[in-house]
Amino acid sequence: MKSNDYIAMDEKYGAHNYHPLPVVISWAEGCRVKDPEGKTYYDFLSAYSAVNQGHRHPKIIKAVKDQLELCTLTSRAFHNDRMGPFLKKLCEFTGFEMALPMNTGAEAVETALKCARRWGVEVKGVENGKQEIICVEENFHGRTLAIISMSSDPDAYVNYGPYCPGFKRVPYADASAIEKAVTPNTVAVIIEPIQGEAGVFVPPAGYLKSVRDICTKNKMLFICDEIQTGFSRTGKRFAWQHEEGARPDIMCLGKALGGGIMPISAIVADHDVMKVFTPGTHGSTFGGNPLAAAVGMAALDVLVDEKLDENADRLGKIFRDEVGKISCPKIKQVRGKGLLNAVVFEKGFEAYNVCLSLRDSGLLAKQTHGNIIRFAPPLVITEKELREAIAIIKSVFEQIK
Ligand code: IF1
Repeated sequence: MKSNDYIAMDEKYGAHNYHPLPVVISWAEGCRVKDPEGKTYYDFLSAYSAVNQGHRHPKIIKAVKDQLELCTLTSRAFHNDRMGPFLKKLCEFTGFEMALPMNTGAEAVETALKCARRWGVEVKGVENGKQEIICVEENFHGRTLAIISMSSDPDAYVNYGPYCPGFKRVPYADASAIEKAVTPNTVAVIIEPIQGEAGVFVPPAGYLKSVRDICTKNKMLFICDEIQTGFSRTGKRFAWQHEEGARPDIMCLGKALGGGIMPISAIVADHDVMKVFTPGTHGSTFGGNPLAAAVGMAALDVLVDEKLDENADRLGKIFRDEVGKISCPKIKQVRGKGLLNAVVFEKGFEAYNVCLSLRDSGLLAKQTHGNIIRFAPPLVITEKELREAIAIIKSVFEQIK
């Protein structure tokens, strides 16, 4: 079968809840992918940052194969010999005392919200049912009913009511708006340290520290959704670490924790917060399974061993410098941190067509909000590969009239 046949099959048998770029991927390695016709592309989406370690990293593949020979699934009714070592490694990597493993990013966010509500009653003393959580405009935290109840994007929430109560939404990048929204029943604030879906929106310096301070002052939990920004993507292990004194109480983790192999997510927090979970109060059939634990450990090892945070930091600067120099009248801004970057075109510009041209020239990227293209290659990309990719981007952008 050819690419068009696969696309037609997706259209016929798959729900139409996506509008993918017309390209089919049938092979992948490192920062490159191939279609069934054998054409090679640079992957500048990395499955929305789930492939930070590169496609099919040999150390992670080996971990999978080794674990497949031993044991893959136990449920949490029994212990397994992989979860403890995995969670220990995750705690050491993140600098938090405890972790709770789940599968998808949305589940990690749900876990954090549940944790905060329970903490609000049991530690802060809020009456059950009265807990409030502050979220921000243009957030993206996932697709479940509670999470879309926080969303300001009609595509995400329209006609899915009734919505989950208990959320208050304020503008992003405005700490005073959070302060004004606080009531005695507010138990937490949830934000992305850099907004991904909003178009890689980097808040002004000082914002995260201010949010931290407001949470401390008002006895609220600071929940940082690092699902997309975490695991070295922005040039540090976690994006909040770009700011001194901004440590959250709960981090939501996902995507790259699975090393590009399988869905693995978690929240991490200190004991004081995590203690609100007691047997039977939360869980998941697959969370912490031995295969995922083996993959997660290898995924973390690769980030550390290959210093992917430093690579992302260094190459990100080259990317923004070089792409910033491209002469194209429609470009308004090149922004981002590390290897999470976006090119913003003028309002009303149709970036989808640019993505098609990039595809034809051998580079895959996806637009968001019509006029923004996100560029986020696997963090294992070399400077030589990055410069080759930039040359492709330049040749396409210079054609834009
Ligand atoms: C889709 C966006 C990225 C996330 C943050 C939680 C989740 C995500 C900060 C949920 C997921 C994904 C999901 C994917 C597209 C993608 C995305 F464009 F929608 F916003 F990455 F930028 N928190 N982000 O970014 O994680 O449950 O999906 O594992 O198609 O919905 P999940």
